[in-house]
Amino acid sequence: MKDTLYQNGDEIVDFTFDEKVVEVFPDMIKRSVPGYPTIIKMIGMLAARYVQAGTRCYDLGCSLGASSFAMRHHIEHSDVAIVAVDNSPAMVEQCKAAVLEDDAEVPVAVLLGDVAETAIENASMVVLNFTLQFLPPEQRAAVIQRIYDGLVPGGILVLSEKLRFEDPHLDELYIDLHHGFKKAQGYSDMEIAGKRSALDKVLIPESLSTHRQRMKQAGFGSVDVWFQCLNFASIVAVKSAESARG
Ligand code: GEK
Repeated sequence: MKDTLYQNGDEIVDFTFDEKVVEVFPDMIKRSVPGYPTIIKMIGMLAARYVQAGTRCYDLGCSLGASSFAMRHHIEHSDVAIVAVDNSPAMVEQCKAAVLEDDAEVPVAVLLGDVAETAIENASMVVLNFTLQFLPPEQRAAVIQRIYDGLVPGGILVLSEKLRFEDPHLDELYIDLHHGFKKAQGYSDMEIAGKRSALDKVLIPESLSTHRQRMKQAGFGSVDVWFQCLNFASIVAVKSAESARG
């Protein structure tokens, strides 16, 4: 279904992941996040490479489960389970229905919960695909640390985020180019401005250096941006194979 949520210029309220958003979500995210389909495909390829036998995968802020499905269809072991978590009841309900309709064999448990409180255990792959940006910034370091602690050696975190840039010229350039991208996807100036105001206090982007430092601080050995288009990036962070379990 096409995203027309901000087409009629209604009074703007803070953005929430309610039933109306859930209905149009696949169209909304594809037309709003440059490179989203590529990132989802690459999550499948990373799952094939990093997911280890007898472990779990986590999809934190799963929405309708796109990252879970990408992992599910590429995992090469039979004794792996995926845990998908979201705090929007409408998302969780639709994600559960989608899992039932999908034919892959890896089990997926879809849970209603807050990523800030989700226990991570025996994980070889954790995905935060455009979710951390919605958490209060003061909660983010603890989430990344809990993920690091819950990964097995050799495990991977994929963190995709909207970015802000410390250089004001670049920040303005990428914001403008992103709006150009949205216009090219069929959104009007009014829709773009409406969504921007709705997200203003809800989605708080950070700089790449903040993300990098936080991941290094948590203990990740290898951290790199594998994808960036304008102010959207996806980072891989690997827990060294030599690190002690725990
Ligand atoms: C995808 N990963 O398609 N706890 C749990 N869920 C949360 C929290 C929280 N504290 N805050 C926000 N969410 C998906 C796309 S969308 C990205 C992720 C976007 C959930 C929220 O309900 C929504 O479903 C998701 O995080 C963010 O690969 O819309 O830009």
